[in-house]
Parts: sequence; C-alpha cells; structure tokens
Amino acid sequence: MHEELKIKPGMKVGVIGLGVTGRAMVRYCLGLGAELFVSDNRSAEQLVADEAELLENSRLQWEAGGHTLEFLQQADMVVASPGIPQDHNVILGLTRLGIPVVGELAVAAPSLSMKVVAVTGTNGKTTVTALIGEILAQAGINVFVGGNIGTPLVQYLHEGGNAEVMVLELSSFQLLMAGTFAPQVAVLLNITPDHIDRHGSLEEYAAAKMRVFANQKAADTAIINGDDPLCVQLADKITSNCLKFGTSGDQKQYAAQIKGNEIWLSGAENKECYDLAGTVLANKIGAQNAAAAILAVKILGLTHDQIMAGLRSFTPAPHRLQQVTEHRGVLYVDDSKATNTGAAIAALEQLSGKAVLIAGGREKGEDYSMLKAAIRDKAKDVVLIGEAAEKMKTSFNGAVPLHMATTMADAVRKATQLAKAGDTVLLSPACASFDMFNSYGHRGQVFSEEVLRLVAEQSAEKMPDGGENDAN
Ligand code: UMA
Repeated sequence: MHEELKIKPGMKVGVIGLGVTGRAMVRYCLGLGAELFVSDNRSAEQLVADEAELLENSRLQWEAGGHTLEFLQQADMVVASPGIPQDHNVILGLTRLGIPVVGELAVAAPSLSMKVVAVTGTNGKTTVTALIGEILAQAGINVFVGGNIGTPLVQYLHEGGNAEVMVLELSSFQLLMAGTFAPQVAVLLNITPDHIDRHGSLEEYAAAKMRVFANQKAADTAIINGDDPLCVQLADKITSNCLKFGTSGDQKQYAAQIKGNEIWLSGAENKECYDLAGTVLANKIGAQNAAAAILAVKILGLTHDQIMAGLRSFTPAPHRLQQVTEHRGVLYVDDSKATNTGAAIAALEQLSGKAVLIAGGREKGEDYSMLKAAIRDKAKDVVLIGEAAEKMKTSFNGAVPLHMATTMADAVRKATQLAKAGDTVLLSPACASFDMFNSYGHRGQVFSEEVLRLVAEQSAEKMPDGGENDAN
C-alpha cells in the first residue's frame, strides 16, 4: 500500500482539471482535511462562473487559464484528471521535481476495503459494468457501479458508501496513473484502435488497458475475450488466474463458451447453461457481454438462478444500438456511443439487412480504412458528417456511394431519402462527438429528435389516395 498517497489532514493536494473527476476529488480531499491547489485551463471568469461554490472554500487555492509548475509545485502530490495527457509539460515538470502525479484510482486504492470488479476494453464496457451491477443488485448485494460510466469512485467514498462490491468501468486514461489499484476481478472485453491521438499507438493504448491486471495477485481473476486476437496475444503477461470467454475453437480453452444465445460454463463441475433467449442480450454482442459478466459474478459466488434473474431484468443504457422508431419499413437505430471504428464495425456486423450509415465527427487518430470492408458488406450508402467527413470520404472511396451532410438534420433527411423498406438508418459515427455536440449522449438525442421530427412530418403528409398515414 502506498501510504504516502493516502490523503491526510493538512496534506497539500494539487488537482489538474476541475471536471467530473476533479470536482469529486476536491470534495473528497477537503473532507479528509487536505489543502487544495486546483488548476484548470478555463478562463478565470468561466471557472468562477462554473465552480463558484467550490472555489470559495478557504482551504482551496486555484489558478485558471492553464497549468503552471510554479503553482502546482506547492503540492505534496498532484492528482491529474483522466483527460489530461500524461506528457503534459506540467506533469513532466512535477515528476522531475519528485512530486508524485497520480490518477483517481491511485488515490482511492488504499481506501478500498470492499471487493472490486474492474471492467475495461474498447467497446461494451459500460454495458458489462451495468450488467454486472444489475446481476449483483438483483441478488440483494449492496453494490456501487461507477468510474468512467459516470460517478467517480472518490465521490462514492466521500459520501461514505459502504458497498460490499464495487463495479468500476475503467478507461485507458484512468488506468494510466492507477498506482497500486488491484481489483479482485478484472475484465478485458476487447482491444481495437481508439484514443490513438492520446496514446500515440495501438501498442501504447493496449498497454494502458493491460494495466488493469498489473497489480493483481495470483488468487485474483482476470477475464479476457478469447476471440480477440490482441487480448489473447497479451494474455501471457497476466499473472492472476486467467479465464477466457469466446465462441470459436476448442471448448476446453474457454471458461465460458458462447453457442449462439447460450453461454456454457465449461469450468463448472456440473456444466451450467445460461439461455439468453427472451433477454435484451440475445444477439452476438449481447452474448459476449453476458459471457464476461456471468464469469465475473460466478467468481463472486452467485448461483445460476441469481444470475439468470439479473440477466432477465437488465436493460441497456441509451445510445447503444438503441431502436428509435420504425417508419415505412425503415428501422432507425441510435448507436451514438460508437465513438471508434471497432464499435461501428460491430454495429454493422450485427445487422441482418442493409444500413444507410451515418458516420463522422471528431477524429481520434484512427485509420478509417478498417471500416471499409464492413461498409462494403453491410451498408448501401454512407452519409458523412463533422470534421472527419473528408478523411472518411477518402478512406471509404469505392466501397458504396458516399454523401456529405452539414448537420444532423441534413444527415437524417438524406439517409431517409436513401433508405428503402427493410433497411436500417444507423447512426454509428466511429468518432467522438465534440465537433458538433456536447457529448455522444447529446448527439444521439439530436439524432432521435430529428428522426422523430421527420417521421411526424412525413406522417402528417396526406397520402396520395387520401388514406391513413403509415407511421408506426
Ligand atoms: N481540463 C484542463 N486541462 C486540460 C484538459 C481539460 O484543465 O488539458 C479541464 C477542463 O476544463 C474540465 C476538466 O479538465 O474542467 C475535464 O476533465 P476530464 O477531461 O478529465 O473529464 P472529467 O469531467 O473528469 O470526466 C472523466 C471522464 N472523461 C475523460 O476521460 C475524458 C469521463 O468519461 C468519466 O465519466 C468521468 O471522468 C468520471 O469518471 C467520459 C469519456 O468520454 C464519459 N471517457 C472516455 C471514453 O469513454 O472513451 C475515456
């Protein structure tokens, strides 16, 4: 245990970035009697306007408009928000001065007395985190679900939470400065390119993901995707008990084998089958997510009946392959959470018919040509939006007809004109949202609103034969 990272009264703690994590960290540290040095890149006027209540605390000093060594070196230890690059000049400067710069997980690690399940991966981690939480809650276990999914874990600690189990969604950013954080169960769902602009390369990004296993002990459990080549390739670095889930190859290699919509636990003394029929997980991606979650809760000692109850009651969070409506035989699907190529490929592969794909947004350094084969296979047209539109146009050239749109309303209108009965208009952007929207949630919401507006318009149009409209 790194006792020096445990927050104590009078300790001087720097916090870089006063967003969701930073605000929770400040409250946590103030609650433990520390003195705070907060540094944010917003202008002073903006910072005061946004964060007045926190900044008024007499044990807190702050700087705005960027981060300076002069200010932050007053701290004994500095906590960087996940969005701050590790190679930021001020972090390099602090490290040179011997001042520890850590992330939220490193600060929380010495105070985690409950069992911790950590879930990471490029795609599906929010769903699997929520699913594990749901199964545990349905079984009557006092569980906290948080991390990158929305609620910082130091917020939970500050509020005096006494969960028996913590289920944490962890991003590569959070894992980079995780200190001694050591989950009893760690799940790695998949690794495909994402956040390359921040990590520099796929290798570095994968290395950040692998850090979820770094401090595990032999008795702890690692759960990895046996169908994901990169996960399998990196598995020999894992020193805890490694369980795989997957579909292909020899059944013996999997602790959980996926056979269509059934998950078979091959490690169990009496083989157990979890039938997903009738649940929202009864599809290719759902079955992978369920397999990972079942292994995690099985390790925690849940019974078959308890697990089935949770699988049945689970409803996924919005903007993940979420059906908006069906109109004139065209299905409209909001997959705004697909912020990288891997997620968009998975969404396309999932479709039974053809898609009119709406893609584009803010780039994260990915190679979009990885999407081209899935587009050729599963899309009939692609409508491009946002900053990445031109780059995508070059990458997808020759696959299917490409159309440029200026706004989400324009994209929805063009996609609707191109779609025929049996097609799916799929928003699965493969990019971040911040060029046009506040978040992927906002982007999905605008998409849904535009779809419903258009459907209402078309439904109000008088039918040529004067009959009833066909909206449903
Ligand atoms: N800021 C600076 N200097 C900088 C950059 C930002 O001062 O160089 C300030 C901004 O003014 C702002 C704050 O830092 O005040 C934002 O901090 P942040 O970007 O670290 O984000 P938080 O608000 O703390 O939210 C973070 C996660 N965001 C990121 O990792 C970018 C949230 O994940 C997470 O829900 C939250 O902590 C709680 O754990 C979001 C996300 O997009 C959903 N995550 C990525 C993903 O899922 O792909 C990793």
